[in-house]
Amino acid sequence: MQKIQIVDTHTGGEPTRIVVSGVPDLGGGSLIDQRERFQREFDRYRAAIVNEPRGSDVLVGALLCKPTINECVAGVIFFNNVGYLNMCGHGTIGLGVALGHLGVITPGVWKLETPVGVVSFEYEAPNTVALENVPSYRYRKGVEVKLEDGSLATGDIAWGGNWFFLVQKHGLELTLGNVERLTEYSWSIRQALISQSITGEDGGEIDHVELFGSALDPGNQSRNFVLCPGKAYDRSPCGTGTSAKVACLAADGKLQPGEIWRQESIIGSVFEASYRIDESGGIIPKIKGTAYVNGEGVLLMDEQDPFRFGIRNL
Ligand code: PYC
Repeated sequence: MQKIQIVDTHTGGEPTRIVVSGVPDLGGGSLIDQRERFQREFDRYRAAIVNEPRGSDVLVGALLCKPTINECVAGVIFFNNVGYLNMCGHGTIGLGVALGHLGVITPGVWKLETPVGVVSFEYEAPNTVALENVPSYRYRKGVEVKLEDGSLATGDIAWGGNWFFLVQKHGLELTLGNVERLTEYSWSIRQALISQSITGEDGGEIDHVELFGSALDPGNQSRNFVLCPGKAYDRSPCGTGTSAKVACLAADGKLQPGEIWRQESIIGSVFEASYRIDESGGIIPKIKGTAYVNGEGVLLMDEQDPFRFGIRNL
């Protein structure tokens, strides 16, 4: 029987399932090539790993791959219930903690190859990781989208390793009790962006919507609600979403290099964010958070099981 070895973690409540072995070999090449092959030939494994009945809509997968860059400890392809992510901040924090748990890394600074570039992370054993993300930037400010009910939503479009639409004014309460309404509203923005052909700079779909409000904990600067591509909301403050936020704050002159921004999630978990400017003037966000290993095991692919490759497509 085919077996897939996994380590489960959660980062501020948001789960990541790290795939250690058992998925067909992707043949090397760039992480973009490996991701393309995974998607083209083995997408059923994505669904097997993260979709029901083994997983859930909220679970993010992280497939460990051969890196093409020598100094990287690993390559990674992130995926979810509907497809593939470019980069994933909470997933990188979970992966760092899992690699430490497995004895692959010791405390220190490590590099990771992703389809959108190399990110480095500092592993502070046993549960804390601070990652330096890919260069992040605001592409457009104050973009108006007309929603299906005729109302307008205004937000910024920013890149933090994925494309985000960041909305400050929405009039909604950012509480767990209001998640259904927050999901419905964010999803209507996502649909409007698609129907009005509003994209990221590279034409990429803006597949994450982020709503902001006041933090409940006075020690934090802001609270957010982040809707992910498959309609699940991020339990963590979202690493790439917080990077996009930092890029917008920097562009508005509201956050200086090295200054700390504590971003609170809809469940109250926190990422500590800051940024530096690189040699070419780019904004390099740093996102620090904690993750815990909460499972370790083997997925069994019983050939008699009609749902061994997951329930697709929700
Ligand atoms: O932390 O970057 C992140 C992320 C993306 C989607 C879910 N989490």
